[in-house]
Amino acid sequence: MITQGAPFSIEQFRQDGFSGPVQGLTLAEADKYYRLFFEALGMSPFEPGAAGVNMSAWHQRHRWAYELATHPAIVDPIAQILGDDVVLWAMHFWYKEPGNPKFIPWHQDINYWPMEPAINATAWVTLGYSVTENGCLRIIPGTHRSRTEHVQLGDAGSAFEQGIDARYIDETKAIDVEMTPGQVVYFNEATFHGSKANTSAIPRVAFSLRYTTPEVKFQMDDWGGDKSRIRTYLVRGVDKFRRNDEIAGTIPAE
Ligand SMILES: O=C(O)CCC(=O)C(=O)O
Repeated sequence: MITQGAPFSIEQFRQDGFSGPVQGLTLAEADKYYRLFFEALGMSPFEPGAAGVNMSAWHQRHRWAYELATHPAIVDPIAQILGDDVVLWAMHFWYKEPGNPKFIPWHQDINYWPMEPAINATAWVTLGYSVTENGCLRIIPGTHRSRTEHVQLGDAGSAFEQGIDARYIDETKAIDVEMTPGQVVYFNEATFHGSKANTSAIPRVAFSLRYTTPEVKFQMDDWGGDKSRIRTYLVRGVDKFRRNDEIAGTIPAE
């Protein structure tokens, strides 16, 4: 069900492992960034196709994406979760074009991330409509307190090879987080989440922002894939630890 954004609740976040949807961006901002997203892809929002490009770390390449990743209305709840010192370390567009058949399996992000200690807060932001029909984000409340190892899924329909074994998933507790443009949902590094295929003609244009605290050390030798997608930007407060200076990010000029 689509709801009006409610204020961020740190109590809900601690109890359920998520809070939202929160109206983080105004409709005018969501509209502006929605257009910029398709412009960067070189596509019309009315005739969108498969992205066919790397969807990670656009905040390192596009100034508008950096502005989004550091938008005060998005970061304010993150500071309630993490405290005064906040480090932005990744951004990924989770774009599903109309009819994209892949689903994102139930998973816990921390299983992919070599960081010590394991502290992360994610802001999942939608620029357009994100509803059941186009494969909105799904969350299982209360799953954020412990870690469940991932297994090989062996499912060609899955966007990831690994995820949580079906026997640990209680679908009756899953929530479809339906959201309108500019809304944000916050969740932590262990909250079970995933999404179904986009069976509609509506593109799902959403992205995740990952934040942590300066004490966390990224163990870069253990990261798979393109390591350059991981860059640290101090977006609030001070960094008195300086543990990740070798992966400090640069703000794009334009
Ligand atoms: O957008 C989705 O469907 C999945 C998002 C996700 O896995 C994440 O933000 O960690």
